[in-house]
Amino acid sequence: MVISFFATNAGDIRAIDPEIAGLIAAEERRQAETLMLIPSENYTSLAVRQAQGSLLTNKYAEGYPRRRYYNGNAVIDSIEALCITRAKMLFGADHANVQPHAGAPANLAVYFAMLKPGDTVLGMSLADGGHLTHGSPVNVSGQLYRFVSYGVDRVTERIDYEEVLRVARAERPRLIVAGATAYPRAIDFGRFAQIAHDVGALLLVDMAHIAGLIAAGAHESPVPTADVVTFTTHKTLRGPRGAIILSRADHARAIDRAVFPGLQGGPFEHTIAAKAVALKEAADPAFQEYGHQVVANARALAAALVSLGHRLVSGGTDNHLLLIDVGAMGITGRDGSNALEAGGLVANKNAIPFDTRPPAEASGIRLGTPGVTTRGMGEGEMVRVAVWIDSLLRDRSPENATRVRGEVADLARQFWPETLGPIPARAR
Ligand code: DSN
Repeated sequence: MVISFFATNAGDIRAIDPEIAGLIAAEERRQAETLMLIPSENYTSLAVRQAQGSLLTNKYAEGYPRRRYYNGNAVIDSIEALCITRAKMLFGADHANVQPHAGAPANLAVYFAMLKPGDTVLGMSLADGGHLTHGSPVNVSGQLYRFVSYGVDRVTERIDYEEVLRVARAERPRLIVAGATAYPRAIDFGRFAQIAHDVGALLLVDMAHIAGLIAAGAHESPVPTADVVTFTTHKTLRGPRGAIILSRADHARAIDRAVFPGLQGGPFEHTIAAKAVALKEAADPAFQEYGHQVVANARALAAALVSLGHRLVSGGTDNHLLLIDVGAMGITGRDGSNALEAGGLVANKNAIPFDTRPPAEASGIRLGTPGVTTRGMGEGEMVRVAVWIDSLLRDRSPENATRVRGEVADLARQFWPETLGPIPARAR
């Protein structure tokens, strides 16, 4: 007699693997009772998670819609085609490749499509807010290609476009990479396009952090002016963990070939379905309000922190994130972010421009408002968050952390919109 594994266990993770089920429940409670202030994180809707957790994960689909190496892909083709159409429509792009598993392979695919090993590329330095995949020497991008970098001005802590132009003219890069992970100011993509045009370079914009703001009309879009645009889908865009590459029509074939078969094998069609759901949600007028509220909340948080005596990199923010210079108060970013976590506020330590501390300590804390805005919070709650941050940084005692953690959990439990699904139960 054949006994079905699923029949004997009723298919439920709580019966099959209580250990993992218990850990998932613990993480659900952590998410419900703390505030997510990491600017690259967000809370996905129940609909996104239903697509991501579906049995689409069972299917191999190497290739592209109607050009697959496996049979049985009629439904999968419709899903991927819908995702492509939605990505193109939302951002006004000629072409979309929705298969990249994450931001790093998306950027690598673009380099693979457009460069030869050893080519010169100009990107923002990691120390000034760029990304590992923009040429850091510890990343494959910095080892395969000859990256040179631009940064921010020492006084304004903003990108100095004259300096970008000067470096570009001196280095004659084949590709310029614009985009950042820790830059609190609007990026002038039109200016980057002019610079690329001036020196005959291609322009890649990595808009991972601000894709949701761009979809909402809360930041200038790079799509009309860049050759290629990459973004992750799980940050301000509020989708599943993954990435998308947009490009002009003339780069489409090279990009597609670089993703598959160049870099990846079978696409994650369950994730592609979840990306499609997120793109549909982002096309809803309510998402425009969301994107503008993310920025309004970041500005309110920044203003409240400044009024409490904190120094912010560049003095404030135009987007979804800000950087507090806690080195100015005599503590490291590591100690500061640990103090915030003890009080239920989850952020990350981050280098600030011209930092003298090593990255594992850093002098900054990076804060973002995409998550708390998804929870439904507004400027009033941001003032409360700033007061908690100030208190946790100045009084790092266990007693203060316990007091703040209780207040944070009470507020956090009041903000759990029904689009996220049922709020996780309290611990017994
Ligand atoms: N390093 C991630 C962040 O900004 O948090 C992006 O890859």
